[in-house]
Formats: sequence, structure tokens, C-alpha cells
Amino acid sequence: MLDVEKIKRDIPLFQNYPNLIYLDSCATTLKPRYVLDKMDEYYQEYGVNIHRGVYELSYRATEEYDKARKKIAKFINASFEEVIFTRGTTNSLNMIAQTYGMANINLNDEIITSELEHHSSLLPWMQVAKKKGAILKYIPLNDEGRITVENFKKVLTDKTKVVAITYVSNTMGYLTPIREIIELAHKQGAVVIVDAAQAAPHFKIDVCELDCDFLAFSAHKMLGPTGIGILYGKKSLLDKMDPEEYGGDMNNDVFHDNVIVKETPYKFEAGTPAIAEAIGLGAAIDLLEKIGFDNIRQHEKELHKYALEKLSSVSGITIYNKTADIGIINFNIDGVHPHDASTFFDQANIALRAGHHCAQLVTKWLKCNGTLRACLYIYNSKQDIDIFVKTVQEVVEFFRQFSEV
Ligand code: C6P
Repeated sequence: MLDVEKIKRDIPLFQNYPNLIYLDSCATTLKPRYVLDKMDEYYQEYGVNIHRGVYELSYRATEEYDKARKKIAKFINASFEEVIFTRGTTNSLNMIAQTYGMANINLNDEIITSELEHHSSLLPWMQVAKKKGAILKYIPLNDEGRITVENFKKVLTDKTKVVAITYVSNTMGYLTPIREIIELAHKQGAVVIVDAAQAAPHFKIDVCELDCDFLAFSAHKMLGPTGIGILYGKKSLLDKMDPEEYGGDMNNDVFHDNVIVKETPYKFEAGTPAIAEAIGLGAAIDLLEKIGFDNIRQHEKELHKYALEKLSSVSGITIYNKTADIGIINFNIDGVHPHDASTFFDQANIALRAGHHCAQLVTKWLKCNGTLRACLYIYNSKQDIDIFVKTVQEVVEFFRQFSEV
């Protein structure tokens, strides 16, 4: 197990809320002091704009910004030109739909997605399909609610142009068999866009090994700051794509009636970027690599197993994803609205999410109004789980009184 006490000591929010049991890391992770310090260092020591100034401070800012991009490229095994800074996963996925999608999808083309998608992966393609007269197809989920290769084959045809798919479901914690799906999609000439928002915090991603065409994730779900994320794209595709936005720092020459844009990644980054945040993401990656993804996975697995074992002794709850691959427990207290239950958890200093988790097709598939979601990460301990399970039991008992009246 990881040294949770040490990890917590290095997170300032825990100093202010020492009793907090934070089970909402899929929404956003808490930020270590190291990440905050690196961002502060930028503002206090060299906080000027990049790529513009011909003076020492600007060179330093540019160098640190570039260093962050290099680090991220190495982290996912991409090249420097293939890593685009965006505002986050949602922004990355919309950008691909609006640029690649609007340029390449035509009438009656097919776009494959799934009911497990977060709205940020699904809705941009729904809009492209509507505007272009394309057909949105859903991979049927199996009985457990998983995406399988067999079911993917049922919807894949020679008309498939795009597959927009999650790597890890933010509600069910299932891992998609992404490698096989990409291989099959490529045989039909389709491109695959991977939503890796819930993958990047938990395990190493290798875009070359996956052979995905585009992939997106957010810094704030992996110990980094809000307001920044990554869009990875294969250089051969990015080279052919037009920018979504035009403005400063993305062009080489401007004429009265034309503009010559820079090469990727710069042509996709119009305007002053989130410099401190890019540096913060670089620092978060340093930390994750120092802790080690094998250790992170091992820690989460042990906690997850422990939590499921303890919860199995509580009657009056439904867990929808007992076989989840990532430490996400998606559940309900029978007969209790998740929002009512979450107020109770809040009073016990437990932060977890209640509702549809921005993935409404999943809650519809589960045939419920919403669920409670407890997400485990590196700063959670067995002690957290003990308090969480005790509170679950208390919520069950509290609401049982009313159902018995
Ligand atoms: N899921 C959750 O509580 P942004 O907000 O752009 O950083 O990430 C969007 C997003 C895209 N895909 C997946 C799989 C996600 O889980 C998320 C964000 C949060 O589950 C907030 S809704």
C-alpha cells in the first residue's frame, strides 16, 4: 500500500480539512503542494508570456512551457508536435469533432459510440451527425454493462468513419478493450478518438502501442490544475487539419486576404495559453511517475477489494459494478434518492458524487434516476473505507425508519 499519510501531508487541502474523506477523485483530484509550488514559481519568478518576448524572462517561460509539453509527450509516448494543450478533455473532444469531424463526415457516414460515454465524448459527435446527416450507432452493452469486442463487431461496417469511445467509464469503472477495437476500426478505414479522462490518472498510456488516432485527457483528474488538458493526435492527421480558432501566435504570415498558419501543435493553440497550468501538469506527471503507476494500481486494487468485501455485509444497497476494473463503486441505497443520501454523507465529511455523473445514458441503461459514486485514489486509506462503509450502514438504517412507518 502507498504511504497515504505522507501523500495527505503534501496536499494543503487536507491541512484545512483533516477529517475529509475524499471519494470524488473522478470529478477532480486534490492538488499536491509540489504542483501548486511549481505554478507559483512561474508567477513569482518568470511569470511573463511565451513565444513573444525577445528577453530573458520570456525565454525562460517558453522553455518551461516547452519542457512541460516534452514531458507529456514522453509520458504518453508521442512526439512533441502531437501534443496540443487544450482547456481539458471536453475542449479536446469538441475540437476534434469540429475540425476533423466537420471536414470528414458526410451524409450517411457512420459514427460509432457507446452508452457508456461521458457527455463530452458523446455530444460533440451527436452534433456532427445531426449537421452532416450521419448515423450515430451505439455498441450494445453486454449484461454487465461492458463494451465488448464481439458487440463492437456487430455495429462496425465499411461506412464507419469515426469511433468515439471511452477508455475507462467514469460511472462503471470498466476498461474498454480499446486495442482490439482500434485494430478492427482501422481495418475499415475509420479513425478512433479515445476519451482517456479516467484512464490517465490510473495507468500508463502508450499512444503508439494503442495506435489510436486521437486521445484526450484532463490535468485536473491526475493531480494537476484545472483549465488545461491534452489532445493527442497523429501528426499525419493533424497536419491535414485546419485550426478551430484563429488569432495570436498560431500563424507565420498574415496578408490582407490570407493567413499562413504554423505547424502543429502551434496552429491549434491560438492566443495566450494556460502557461502556469501547463507547468503544473508537467509537475503532476513528475509526481505520478515518482509514486509509480504500478504502485498506484496496486493500492487502488487493494482498497477496492477491501471496500467491496466490507460493503458485502451491508444489506439494503445495490452495487451496479462489482467487477469494475478501476476503483469506482457505483451504487444506490435501496429506495433512497442519491441526492438525499449524499447529504447524509456530506454531514459525515465524506465527499462523493450523486446523480447521473454526466453520463445519462448509463443511468438510463441501469434504469434508475441516478446513483452514488465513490472513487478511490492515492490519498484514500482502509480507514477511509471503514468510515465510508459505517456511514453507508447508517444511511440505510436512517432511511429504513421511514419506510417502516
Ligand atoms: N468527468 C466526473 O465526475 P473535463 O470536465 O473536460 O475535464 O472532463 C470531461 C470528462 C470526459 N470524459 C470522461 C470519461 C470524464 O469522466 C469526464 C469528466 C467528471 O466523472 C466530471 S463530469
